[in-house]
Amino acid sequence: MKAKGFTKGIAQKAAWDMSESEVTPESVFKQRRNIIKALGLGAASASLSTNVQAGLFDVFGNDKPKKAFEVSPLTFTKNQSYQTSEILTPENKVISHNNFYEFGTRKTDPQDNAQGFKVNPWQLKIEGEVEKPLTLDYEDLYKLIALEERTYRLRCVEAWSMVIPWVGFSLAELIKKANPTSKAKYVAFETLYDPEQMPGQRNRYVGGGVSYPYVEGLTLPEAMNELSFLAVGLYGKTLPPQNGAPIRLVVPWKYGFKSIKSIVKIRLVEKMPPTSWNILAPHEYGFYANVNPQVDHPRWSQASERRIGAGGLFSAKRIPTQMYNGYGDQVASLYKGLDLRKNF
Ligand SMILES: Nc1nc2c(c(=O)[nH]1)N[C@H]1C(S)=C(S)[C@@H](COP(=O)(O)O)O[C@H]1N2
Ligand SMILES: [Mo]
Repeated sequence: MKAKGFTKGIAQKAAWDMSESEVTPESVFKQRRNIIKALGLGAASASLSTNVQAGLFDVFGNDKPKKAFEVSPLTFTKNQSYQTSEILTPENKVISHNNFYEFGTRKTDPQDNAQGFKVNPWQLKIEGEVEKPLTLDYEDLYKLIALEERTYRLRCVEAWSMVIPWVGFSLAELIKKANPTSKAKYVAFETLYDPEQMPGQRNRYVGGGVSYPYVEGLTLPEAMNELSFLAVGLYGKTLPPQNGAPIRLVVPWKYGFKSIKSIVKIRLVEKMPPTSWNILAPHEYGFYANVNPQVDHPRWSQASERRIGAGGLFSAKRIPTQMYNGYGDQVASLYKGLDLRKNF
């Protein structure tokens, strides 16, 4: 989901300026290899760490700790209203094929570069148009509201999808605790800004040209919808950093980029807040970003998706994409009378 403007000044079309659905696996990997060589980005991969243009591209450098991030088991109930008969995406795929540009733009970069990410202490603030601003410390994330497990489909705008058992709590429950004022019409979210820990925030090549901190937003009715979820875990354990530890949003009827990771701020506001991918490429990524097989991305079709299962991305089965990612019963009423082509 790279924006076009970002590649300005680079002669070739970068491999990342292309959805995985546009091209064959072979051409992706060949082009990616070439562009990585051309840019000297080889320095970013451990296997090519000798004889490189250090300084310019030695950007991951110290960010690769030897020790894996430790996750812990969580206590929760299974919410029977949000289960599925679909095959779950295996855990090893969920935690190794990620988009988290703060740690690099390749799917394996977040797992490779985020293992040393510090999540404790953490503070999540709920503020803005609320009568009772809240600050949640690390422990509160797991204690303030009873945890439940919900299995949701996650549909990335790049036309791949997963089925993931999340652990967390409803966003509405948290917002209610803060007592929104009558002026609150939208909810704005913000990811941690910490360039020392996040190589993508230090270097725009690593970070894909996104301006940081990553920000996202929902209308208040969307945020209060029963499906909107704050996840603190997956597969029964605390989140690994590559999936947005310690707390991230999950809005399953919208493209994955709305599901902002590693959140430090939730702000109730009067006006529609700016959102990162819309800032970067407004003609490609809208505020609503509802999954919609009838409205294509300007550069690829959204009619179908690769469902990631036990095999690799390119052996994944292509299945039709469902309106609102199959959650129309819960959310279609939010968009009555809205032109979904204009409000994409
Ligand atoms: N802060 C932040 N949040 C983010 C992203 C990101 O780059 N930075 N990527 C988004 C995109 S494009 C997707 S598809 C999902 C991926 O979530 P996952 O890696 O847990 O599957 O996270 C979203 N949240
Ligand atoms: Mo995505």
